[in-house]
Amino acid sequence: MNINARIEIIRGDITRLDVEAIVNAANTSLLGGGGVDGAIHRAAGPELLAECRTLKGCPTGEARITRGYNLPAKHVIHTVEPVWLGGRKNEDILLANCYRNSLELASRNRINSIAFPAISCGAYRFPLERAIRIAAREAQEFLKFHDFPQRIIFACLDDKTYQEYLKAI
Ligand code: AR6
Repeated sequence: MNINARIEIIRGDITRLDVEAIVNAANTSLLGGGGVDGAIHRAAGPELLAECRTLKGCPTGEARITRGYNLPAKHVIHTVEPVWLGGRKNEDILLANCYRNSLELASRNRINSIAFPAISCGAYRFPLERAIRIAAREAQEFLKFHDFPQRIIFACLDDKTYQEYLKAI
């Protein structure tokens, strides 16, 4: 089967998606923040923060799974992405690790569908085209060798991001 047939690119708010897991672009505290992180915590409700507190943070590049509470998604996979610092601080590798570790968690939990926001592309200022190329490559590589997740969805809040995914995939 064509790998790209298991990848979807959509416009819209990730917190509204009826998928099994959504990925959160979190920070090392896992205690919430702005951007997509804030939106996910608002939509999930305070129980999400309570579960996140028990995790005691997460290093950059790694991922942790929680329940989704009031979200349509059953799970949230929280990953801690790199801040863009010019490209010489392992940003590419750390961002790739975020995708790989999130997908690894989804695979181990036999999650059917997982949606990603454009992680690192907001407050953390990763160059958009470069980040999307990494996201696309990691998704395609992972799907080649894994049955789960069956579907990967890239959720884009703005048209520019949407167009970059269309180019990359
Ligand atoms: N649905 C889909 N995408 C969204 C949504 C949404 N509801 N909201 C924002 N985006 P950002 P980062 C897009 O800044 O750069 C937080 O404070 C947004 O347009 O959320 O990884 C964390 O706690 C952009 O394309 O995450 C960290 O401290 C992308 O999501 C820090 O920000 C990521 O933007 C993480 O920064």
